[in-house]
Amino acid sequence: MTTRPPLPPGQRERDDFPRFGLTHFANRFPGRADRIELRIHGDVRTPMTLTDELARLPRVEQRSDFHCVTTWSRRGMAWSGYRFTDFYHQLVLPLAGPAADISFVVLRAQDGARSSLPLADLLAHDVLLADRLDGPPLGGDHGAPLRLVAPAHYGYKNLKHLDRIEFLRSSAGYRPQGLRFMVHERARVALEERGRWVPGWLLRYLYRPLIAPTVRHFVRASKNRKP
Ligand SMILES: Nc1nc2c(c(=O)[nH]1)N[C@H]1C(S)=C(S)[C@@H](COP(=O)(O)O)O[C@H]1N2
Ligand SMILES: [Mo]
Repeated sequence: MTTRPPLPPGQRERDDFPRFGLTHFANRFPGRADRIELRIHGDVRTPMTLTDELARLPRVEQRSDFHCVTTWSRRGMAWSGYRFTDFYHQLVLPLAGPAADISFVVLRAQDGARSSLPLADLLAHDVLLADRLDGPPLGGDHGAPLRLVAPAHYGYKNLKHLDRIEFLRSSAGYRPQGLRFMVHERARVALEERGRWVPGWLLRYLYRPLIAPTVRHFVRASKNRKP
């Protein structure tokens, strides 16, 4: 018998991987899903757009669990891509020349979504820029052409359809997306940092009833997608 570690606090396993997010984004799809174009900017010497350069990095495969803040989790996702730490040290540092005291990173996506994390969290060993899921390239539902995978952080930090990364000295000018109480600076799953001001365990009960209608909303949006 295999025993798996228990899920993090308040999480429940799902056996599918639904397209998910703020319903606001359900009808937005990436304009450019088949080609990576990643803008690097912020407090850097040379802002630039990376395309084929990513392929120079070592490819890694990773199995990790995925945890949405609304309490659903999917175990054992098989991602493939590049480690964020390799990306930062082998491409961003030499090519873009970020300031020595970068501490904060803003990620933006083709559908208008954005998120942020401290640079230190992104440099963790299990954070990937992923371009494949379960073998084939990411589809339009799950983040094509490139998404962040940060298993220790809730789903809303795992930005899909990534197209811009801003490296900053400070978080002072950044405005989080959506309602402020729903966004935690770090959103670590193990510490149940679901949001700010309201304790994580309380947000479980607020979010759980939203899962089923949100999944339906996203399924409908994908079906009605104009070709
Ligand atoms: N660009 C973008 N990234 C996003 C979202 C989104 O709507 N747009 N939703 C977030 C949320 S809340 C979750 S739980 C995961 C869901 O990933 P999936 O749609 O691949 O299942 O993506 C995250 N990243
Ligand atoms: Mo989520």
